[in-house]
Amino acid sequence: MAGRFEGKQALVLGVANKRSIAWAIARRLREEGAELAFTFQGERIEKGVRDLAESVGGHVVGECDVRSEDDLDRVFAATADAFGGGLDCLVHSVAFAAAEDLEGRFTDTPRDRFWMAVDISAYSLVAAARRAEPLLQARGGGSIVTMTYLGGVRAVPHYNVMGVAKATLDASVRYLAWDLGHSNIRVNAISAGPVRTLAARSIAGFTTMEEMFEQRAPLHRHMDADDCGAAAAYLLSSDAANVTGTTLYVDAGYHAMGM
Ligand code: NAD
Ligand code: 0WE
Repeated sequence: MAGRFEGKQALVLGVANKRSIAWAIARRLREEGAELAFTFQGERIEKGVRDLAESVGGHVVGECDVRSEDDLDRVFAATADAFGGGLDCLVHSVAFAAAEDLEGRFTDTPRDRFWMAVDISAYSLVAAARRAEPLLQARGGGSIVTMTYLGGVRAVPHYNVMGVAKATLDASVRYLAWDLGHSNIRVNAISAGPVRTLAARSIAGFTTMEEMFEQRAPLHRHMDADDCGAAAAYLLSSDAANVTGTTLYVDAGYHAMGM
């Protein structure tokens, strides 16, 4: 497939390793011609992200813990430097809750870890979009995509505080779409079914959930990170020029079922 992103520049937040959904999105954008920039969280994954970035001729614009206003300021300044003051696409694929809060009862979530999950998984989109806005405006508009999950709309056992964070993220997509629409910037979410990534593998009962998913989804099959890559490329491209403020389900139809 040639060229939807020829001459376009994209910043990708949320690559941890080659299984990351963010990486599948980046690869697809690259295949279609985009120039890429990446951030990484923590020295532990720096080398891995640098190697992946290098394999697609991308820039690494620095370390970014999304809880840090300074980190965000620094990586958006570095992105402006690398990309000549503009940006076409922003990919946000970041989430975190304490492991212990994805096990027991939601009712027991302490205040500090509730806000941490919302801070990292939802407020970070707002903080990133605010900094991306002038860069996207410099190109006459652009597109932002984030990753969400059905657990923000319905109660999925054990997803717990992450579900509350995703509900916050989903609402943030709609309010950002309204604000940034004035600048021809679109904001959308992809709601993916279970994908075996670093964030998913450590979850107790993930295999059982995959089995249930395969039985109940209309298409009776798993999805993978590349499905998210294809959906993100659509939402980030001019093919979706009049699509904003919405959630695209990439889940083999699972969300449509009542049983
Ligand atoms: P992943 O572990 O590869 O990606 C999560 C990323 O979040 C990592 O790169 C990690 O470094 C980053 N991150 C966590 N805390 C951070 C912080 N404080 N600052 C900066 N970065 C931070 O896992 P993934 O499954 O690719 O997750 C990506 C997104 O997709 C998440 O928003 C997740 O909720 C969403 N999602 C995943 C699935 C699934 O089943 N894997 C399904 C639907 C949605
Ligand atoms: O958004 C997610 C997972 C995000 C995530 C994963 C972890 C594991 C490691 C956030 N924080 C952490 N913290 C850790 O310490 N998904 C959509 C995948 C997922 O996670 C679940 C799911 C599904 C699906 C947790 C419980 C139930 C279902």
